[in-house]
Amino acid sequence: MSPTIAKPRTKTATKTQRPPLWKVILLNDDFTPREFVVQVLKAVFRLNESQSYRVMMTAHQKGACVIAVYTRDVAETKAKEATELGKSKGYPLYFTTEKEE
Ligand code: TYC
Repeated sequence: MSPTIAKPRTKTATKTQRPPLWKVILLNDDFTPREFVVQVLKAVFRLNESQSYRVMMTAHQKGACVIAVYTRDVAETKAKEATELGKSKGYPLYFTTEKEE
């Protein structure tokens, strides 16, 4: 007689690990010209004119607006680059990042 072989009773589901995403958030201020904010959104985040305008107006009216989500590195680099563009013109324009839950 051949030995009885017990089958495993648990299944291991393998899930693909995705990297957590980080939001880049545009904050409103009272000084940066609207048109400059739109230019920065187009240049750094590759938004088109109408997307940029909508994001800028949402931040202007509500205080902040999520622009897009990226991996942490990309989000932080873009936020820094965009903030630097404002700084280079003497504007207090500010972009921050936040982990997406
Ligand atoms: N509030 C600015 C103004 O009235 C325009 C502005 C919009 C600045 C959005 C920053 O994230 C911002 N000139």
